[in-house]
Amino acid sequence: MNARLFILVLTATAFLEACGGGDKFTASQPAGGSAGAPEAGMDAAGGAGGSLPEAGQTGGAGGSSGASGGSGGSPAGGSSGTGGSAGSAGTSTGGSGGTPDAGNCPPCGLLEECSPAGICVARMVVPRTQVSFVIDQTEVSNAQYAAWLALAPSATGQPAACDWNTDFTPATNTYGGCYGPGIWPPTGKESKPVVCVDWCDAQAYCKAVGKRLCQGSYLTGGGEWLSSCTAIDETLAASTCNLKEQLVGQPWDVANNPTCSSPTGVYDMVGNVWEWEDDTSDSPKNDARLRGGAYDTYKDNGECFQDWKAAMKTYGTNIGFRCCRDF
Ligand SMILES: [Ca+2]
Ligand SMILES: [Ca+2]
Repeated sequence: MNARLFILVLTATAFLEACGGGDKFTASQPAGGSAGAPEAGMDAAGGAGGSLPEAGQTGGAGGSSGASGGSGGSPAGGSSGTGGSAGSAGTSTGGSGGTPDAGNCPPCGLLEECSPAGICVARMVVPRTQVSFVIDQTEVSNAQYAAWLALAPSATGQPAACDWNTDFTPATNTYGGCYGPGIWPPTGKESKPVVCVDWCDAQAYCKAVGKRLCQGSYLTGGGEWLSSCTAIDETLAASTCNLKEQLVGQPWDVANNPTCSSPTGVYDMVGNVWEWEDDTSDSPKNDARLRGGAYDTYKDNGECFQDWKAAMKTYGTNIGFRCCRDF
């Protein structure tokens, strides 16, 4: 090889290496997502693909079509700065990729999956390493709960402690503030967490979609919900989640703020709405435990440890839930 050819090879090699670095940019990097406004993302449903750092990862986990969907959302959002429209593209493909049984479900959102019942439900993740359960990434939304009610679920088969519960429809009366437009039906609030549900409603929903309420323990104070929550940086959560200091004054859409999440993408465990836990061992009072505080809860020193033992019949605009399942 003569000297000129040698220099030419060296130059070409350096050029290819430089280009190779550029090819490593993928949709799963948060850079593209952060270009999209969180609000726009959630309103468009698909926008979540552009605004949530986990969008590329969750789409990819669902299969090849999901991965390509995620890819579509982020680079466009990052380069053009139009996060909203980029997110829409990501959702239609990413959503179907993340749905294991898409044939029986309507198109599900990025943070949803298709349940055996044939309705879209919250996606689940392993909340931290080496645990034996998975947990919903989001609080159960109004749209998800409505899809279940549309199946006309039977009130039979509930635990004995729920004999009084003849209706799964969220309460609509003055107790707990459960009145006014949008409580039920939740017109215009489909992406917000379902509220005004009692413990028995929550338990029945989780069971119907092949899950269960997250386990807790009166004796130890720990359990699945708490251990998932404490994977969150609580200092960060207190400043970014929907607690009273944020002055939101009502629940926001599930996963509205990507920074209010654990490293594995479990959203709004701190604040937004209280979440029912499975433990009712405080019998005979039939109390159950709620976790994590809500939009009307003041910030505390240990957000995940905020709990409230309430009668199973309790409901309010600040009470919702999420589900868990054995891994
Ligand atoms: Ca009920
Ligand atoms: Ca919550």
